Amino acid sequence: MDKEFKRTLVTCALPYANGPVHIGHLAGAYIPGDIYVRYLRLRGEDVVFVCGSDEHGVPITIKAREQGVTPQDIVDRYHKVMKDAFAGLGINFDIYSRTTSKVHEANASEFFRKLYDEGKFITKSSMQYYDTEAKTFLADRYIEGTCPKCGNPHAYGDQCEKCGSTLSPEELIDPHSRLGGGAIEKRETTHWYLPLDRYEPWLRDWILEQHKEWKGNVYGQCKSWLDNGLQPRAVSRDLDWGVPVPVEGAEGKVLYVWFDAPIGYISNTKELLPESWEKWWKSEDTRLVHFIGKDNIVFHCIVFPSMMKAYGDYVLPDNVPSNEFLNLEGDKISTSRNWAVWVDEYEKQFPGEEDVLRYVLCANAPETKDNDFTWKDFQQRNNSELVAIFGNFVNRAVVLTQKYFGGVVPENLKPEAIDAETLASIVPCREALEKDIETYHFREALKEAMNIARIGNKYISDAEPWKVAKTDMDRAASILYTCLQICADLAVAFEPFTPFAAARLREMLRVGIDAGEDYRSGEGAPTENFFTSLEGKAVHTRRSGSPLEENGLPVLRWSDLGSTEILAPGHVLGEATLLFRKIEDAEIDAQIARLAAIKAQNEAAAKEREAAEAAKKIEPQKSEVTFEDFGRMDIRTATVLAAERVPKTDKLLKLTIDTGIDERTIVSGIAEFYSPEEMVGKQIVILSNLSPRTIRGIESRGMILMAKQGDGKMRFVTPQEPLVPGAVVG
Ligand code: B3M
Ligand code: ZN
Repeated sequence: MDKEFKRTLVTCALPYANGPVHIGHLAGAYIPGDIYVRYLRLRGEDVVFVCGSDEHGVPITIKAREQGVTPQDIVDRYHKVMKDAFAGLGINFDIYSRTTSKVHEANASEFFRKLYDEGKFITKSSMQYYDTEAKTFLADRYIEGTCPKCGNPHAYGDQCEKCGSTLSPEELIDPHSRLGGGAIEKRETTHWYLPLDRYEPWLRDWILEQHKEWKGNVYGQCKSWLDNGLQPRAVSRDLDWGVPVPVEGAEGKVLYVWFDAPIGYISNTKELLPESWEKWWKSEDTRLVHFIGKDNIVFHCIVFPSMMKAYGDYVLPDNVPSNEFLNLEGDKISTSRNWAVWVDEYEKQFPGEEDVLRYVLCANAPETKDNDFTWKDFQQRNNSELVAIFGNFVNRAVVLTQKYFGGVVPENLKPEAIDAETLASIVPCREALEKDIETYHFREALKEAMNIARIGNKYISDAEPWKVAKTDMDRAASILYTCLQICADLAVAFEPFTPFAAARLREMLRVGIDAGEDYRSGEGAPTENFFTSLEGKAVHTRRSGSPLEENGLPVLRWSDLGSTEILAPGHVLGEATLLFRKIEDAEIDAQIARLAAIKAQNEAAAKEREAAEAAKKIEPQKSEVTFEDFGRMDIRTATVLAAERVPKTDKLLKLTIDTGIDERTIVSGIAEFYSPEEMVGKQIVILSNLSPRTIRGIESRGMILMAKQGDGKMRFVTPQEPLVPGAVVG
């Protein structure tokens, strides 16, 4: 790695605790973060991996209100769901805490207070919408109105979810409160602002000059923010959910969620390492890396660094690897439309298949552009890559060793050039893996790991030990000896990507792995050996004195990758088990059917909403008429005596009516709305002196008065109480 750092502090965006985690979150930040951390640990680096729930902010209060529970209930529920989902996928944060923790409240308050005391904020008064019934200022999200860009009548004061425009409450047409029917008015309120404009020259130099290596999407977004000029940003809100502003006279005000949330990274580290957290946050020797999704770039690259700069002694991020968005089956993932694969559900539906999701989301990660997750691709990658290449190779190597050599690594009795060449060809894979991971190109890195399995597969297929064994057991020994070295390579190379399979493979090979020093070493670390276990089996060992070494079992290290002999002859293997299982069509079809049902539901709901909106569309008033104009119309009541469909038409009914003055025929286009049977006996209102017209060969005398709403639905007009036929309207 270029710059010399002594330790690496890795954070993943703190997800909002207002819904479960979906594959978009995983692909965006959490899987790349976990791969990176696992890799660094394998290389023996000192790492702390920090995350937690983001439990403040208006969306949480809205969700609570919708469900009639408290915000605390909401965050308690989702904090647990998210924490379990991450753990289930082997995303091994050293701490997954929450921004409602005591440590965080104190820490965020202290952070604000220092900036406040040192005059780093400015205050500004502005007119904000206030709900006079609920007696509260309205956060932008709490204001609803019509989007000026697309006409969506349910746009929010910060954003229109239909067209994606960023809005301010002032831009909304007909703004109203989402809290109920209360009237709204503008009232003056005062808030604290971080004057980002003052940090602009420094940010320009720090990002645009010193961090040209940041990913194109990250650098590009920063440049465009900086080129557009930065504005002071409010760091407080009028809200009753959040960290209270720690200043006299600030009752009813809390820290803006995007002010307190990133401080949560620091708080959570403090909670984990109360004695030594400063070493991680306040030393130039720390490499700080934030893994985030693209919608968080400005906060992590511009706002938070400005906060840290304002505070003083904090370390700034060395990199902010951010992914683009993952779509699902061609559509944007959406929580409100339930268009997602939820991780907690996946874990129930595909127990033991955590690695498949990790693998697919990495292989298909939206690293440079938005990407699509499809269930067919998921199946295909599992069956033809994990099963057919990686799993198949390992299975053949271990099963044949059991069969011919009693499960013991054979002596390399009859080596040929191809054996050494094959093992040597793994060295460039390791080098590429290192370069790719260190530059945050995880898709490419995963391809390199899979290349090692491809190399093994090709080698064993070409060498055909099952045939050779019939005539030349010494040569078969060398072939399987070579294959087992490649298996050990795979156990190392796949540890960052598919840790469960890597652990199963190590069980088969009966080896441990050196996952680096415990981050707690050197600060009263527990004296016992540090184990992380997957499926209840110890799979990580510390560098020194590990029980596996004591038991005489080999311990794999990253540096073993590509070595000529990792497993020595005589080493006894464990049982052969399957690394991956084939995923059947039926399982995939069930997932596709589930999504199709959701899509159908969403479409029906959208149609209903559109119709309801259209129904409300009101025709503008027609031009004026005089009293005399109106007086010339003969409008009167009539009773339907008989009705029948006009043959060969969909819309027309032929009605025989009693007008009080005569019995006559009217042809009317109401068949879409009324059947002939239901018209008979009905009292209607007609324009009786309309000049007769012939419709489909039938003379129609007069017109039935109908009321028509915006969606086209029509109803005939009828007196409230029955009248005699012929009563004049006017
Ligand atoms: N909770 C946004 C998000 O989940 C936000 C991230 C905070 S990171 C400090 O996308
Ligand atoms: Zn819009």
